Amino acid sequence: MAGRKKPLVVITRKLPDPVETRMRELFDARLNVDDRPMTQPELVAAVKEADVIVPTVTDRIDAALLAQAGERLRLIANFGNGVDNIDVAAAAKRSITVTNTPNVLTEDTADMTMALLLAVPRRLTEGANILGSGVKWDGWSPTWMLGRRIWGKRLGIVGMGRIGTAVARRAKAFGLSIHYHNRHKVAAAVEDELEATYWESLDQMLARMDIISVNCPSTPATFHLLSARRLALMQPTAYIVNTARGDIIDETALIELLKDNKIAGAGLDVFENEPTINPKLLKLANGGKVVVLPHMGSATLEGRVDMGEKVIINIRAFVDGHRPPDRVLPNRV
Ligand code: 8YV
Repeated sequence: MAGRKKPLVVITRKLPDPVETRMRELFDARLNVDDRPMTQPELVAAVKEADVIVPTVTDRIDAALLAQAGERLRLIANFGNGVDNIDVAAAAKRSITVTNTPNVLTEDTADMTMALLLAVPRRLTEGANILGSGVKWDGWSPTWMLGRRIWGKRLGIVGMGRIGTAVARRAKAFGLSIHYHNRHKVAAAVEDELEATYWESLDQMLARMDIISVNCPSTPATFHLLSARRLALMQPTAYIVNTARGDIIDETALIELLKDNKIAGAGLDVFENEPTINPKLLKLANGGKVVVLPHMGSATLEGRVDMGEKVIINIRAFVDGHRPPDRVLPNRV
C-alpha cells in the first residue's frame, strides 16, 4: 500500500494490543483505548467519516444508522461471528460489504457450552459459592448437594453448525447421546462419527431430551424459536443451555417455567436484553437453578487475537480490491 492513503478504519471497542498495533501499522486506525461503548450519535459520526467500521455485538448497525453513512463507507468488518447486530440487507442495498469472523471462536464457545452443561446439573457454582461465602462447612454428607448425572443422558442440539458440531464432539466424550435439530441433516460421515440422531421436528426433540443446547444463529427466523409453547414441551427434569443469542429463547417464558419447576435448570451466557439481566433470572441464579455468565463464550485471549487477525485479513483483502474471505451475504443471514 506504499504511497497510497491508508483507509480510515474506526474500531468501536478496545481490542487486544497485538491486534490494535497491527491495525495501526496497516490502516489509519481510530482506536477506542478506553473501551467505552460508542453512543448512537458517536456511531453516526463514525459511519459518516470512515472507510471501514469494525463493530462488535454491542453496536447496533441498523438501517437508520446506515442511512446516515458517508459515501466512503464501503466495509463493515464485524469483530464477531454473529451479525445480528448489523442490518446486512440494508448494508447490501447501499453496496456496503459485511464480513464476520467465523471458525476461530468455535472451539472456545463449545468449551463454554460444555462448562455450562456440566455446571448446572452438577451444581458447580452453587457448591463453589457455599465455600466462597465463608460459611463453615460441616463436612461431606451422602445426601448433600446432589445433582444429576451427565453420562448416559440425551443431549438435543438446536443448530448443528460449526459450534453445534464442536459441542457434540465434546458431549459424546462425556457419554451423552447426541440428537440434533437443524434446517438440514449434517453430512452422513459427521452423523456416523457422532452417532447422532436427526430430528426434523424440533417439538419432538424437545419433548424427549435431558439437556438442550442452543447453538443456532440469531436471525428473524430463529427469534423466540424456543417459544413459551415449545419450552413447555421440555421434561421437568430437563436442562437448557444457551451460548448463542438471548433472543432465540423466550426468556420471560423460560423464567416462569423454571420458577414453576417445569424445567430443572438453565445455563445462560446470553440474554434477551443484554447487558441488562432480568432480576428474576438473577434470583433463580442465587437459588442455584440457573448459572449465568456475562457473554463469555469466545472470551479467550487466543480467540480474540484470532478474531482480530480475521478482521485485518478481511479489511486488507477488501481494500486491495479482492473479495474478503468472510463475506456475509444478506440471503445467508
Ligand atoms: C463475540 C459472539 O465475542 O462472535 C459472536 O457471535 O457471540 C461473541 O462471542 C461477539 O459477538 C463480539 O462481537
